[in-house]
Amino acid sequence: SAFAYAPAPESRSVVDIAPSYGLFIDGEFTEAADGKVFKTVSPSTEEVLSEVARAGEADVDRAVQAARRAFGKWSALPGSERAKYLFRIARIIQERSRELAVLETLDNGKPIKETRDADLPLVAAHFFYYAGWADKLDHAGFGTNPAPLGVAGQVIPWNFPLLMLAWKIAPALATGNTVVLKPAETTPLSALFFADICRQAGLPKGVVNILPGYGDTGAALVGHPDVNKVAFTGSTAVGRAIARQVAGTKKKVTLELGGKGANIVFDDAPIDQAVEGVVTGIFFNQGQVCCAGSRLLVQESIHDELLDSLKRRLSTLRLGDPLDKNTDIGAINSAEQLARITTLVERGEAEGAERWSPACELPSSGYWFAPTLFTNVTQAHTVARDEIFGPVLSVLTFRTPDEAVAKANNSQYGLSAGIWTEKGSRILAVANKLRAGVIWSNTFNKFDPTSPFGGYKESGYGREGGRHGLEAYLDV
Ligand code: TXE
Repeated sequence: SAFAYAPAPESRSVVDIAPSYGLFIDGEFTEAADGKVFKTVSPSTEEVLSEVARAGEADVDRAVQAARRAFGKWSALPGSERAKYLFRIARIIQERSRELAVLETLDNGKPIKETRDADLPLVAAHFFYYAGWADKLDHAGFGTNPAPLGVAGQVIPWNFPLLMLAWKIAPALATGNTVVLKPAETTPLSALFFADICRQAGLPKGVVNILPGYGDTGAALVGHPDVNKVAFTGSTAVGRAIARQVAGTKKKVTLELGGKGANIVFDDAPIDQAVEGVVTGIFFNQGQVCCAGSRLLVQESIHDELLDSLKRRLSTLRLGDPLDKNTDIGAINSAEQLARITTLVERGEAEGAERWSPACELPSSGYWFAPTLFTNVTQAHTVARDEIFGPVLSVLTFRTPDEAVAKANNSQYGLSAGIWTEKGSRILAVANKLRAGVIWSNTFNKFDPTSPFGGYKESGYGREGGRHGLEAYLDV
């Protein structure tokens, strides 16, 4: 059966998780002013991992003032000096990557295979990449001596806790800004470990501040009058609220929001390779990926063959203990997210789409959802339009390249797309017509710190990564 494999779990004891954590303000861990705390649980077992201080308005103010005080000296350092700190942070992340991978897997629920081989290497790469820019800003094409903005208020989600932190903090520090970052309420631990890494690297106090908390903490940070730049990754609804909140202020803002990526498979694509790409596209991180390929657009002539092959492949995916090195599908991050996925999938069935999952036993505790396919899907179906943010793939068909493009673009979102074909000319022709921030061909969910990432349409605005990622933190 799909579950008969030799368990080789990564050891929990690799990482020391303290029973409680404070906020990280001005280089020190400290309690919240009002003494509030919240618990963070492991989504695969529902075990409480730790109790974490919950930042309120007074703490936000304290952290922003600390970042403001630190800004003068930090921004005045030669870029080569800031680079040294970033290189040091990158190296410590590499040295501690096993601890961090286990911690991230425990707090998030994603397979250790992913945290070990994707999240952590990308996190370190991001710091190395932006460390390299810190002394070259005059050559970035933004004019001589472009100025940092000041204090960056950053709010991140739970799907790639440490990677989203890296995407936000590395370019901010490289360009001379200081930071107050709020991790998501379900995944605060890796950000607090990162705070410790900042201390280990000798980063001057106040340059990075970490404030665990819920949406109210995020709103207080975004609304603080002494924050100059807001960077957000999360839901489109909260992104809209933030855009409203900062409208008419001096603050600059970048938003990275939802998606409904189309993975387009033409009839000349090598089927096995395309199936792997489709699986990676939607089942990586249980589909909790903003740029997931959640819509499969398959050319009608190969629909049956591709679906047969896809179903066979899904039957081999191993769902279970995220610390097991053989696990492909881990836990859903929270009970709330599981409820959202369940509601949308039930709506898909009610609207007449055909639901299929491989035989799959779900663990009795924790938050789990089996890999799921929807066929007989039309563009009007909710499962073809709304972001599900779970391991759920909606399959649609097309006959011509123009029809594929029209269907792929028929979305409020525009974050990602994939094209599977042997014809290079077709890749270029189709890619030029797709309205999406990132387009992969004959691969999917590949990330690289040198490439700008971000959305068209309701997927947000601004870019993270690459030279463009610097622009979000500079007055040009
Ligand atoms: O997101 P929220 P949720 C999508 C995905 C998912 C849905 C809901 O479709 O099903 O959003 O997820 C903070 N002011 N994505 O509820 O609420 C919050 O504390 C400031 C796509 O988890 O947007 C957390 O730190 N901050 C996505 C962060 O915003 C606020 C990743 C994200 O939480 C706030 C996550 C407020 N008013 C979800 N309210 C992606 N683009 O990758 C909440 N927050």
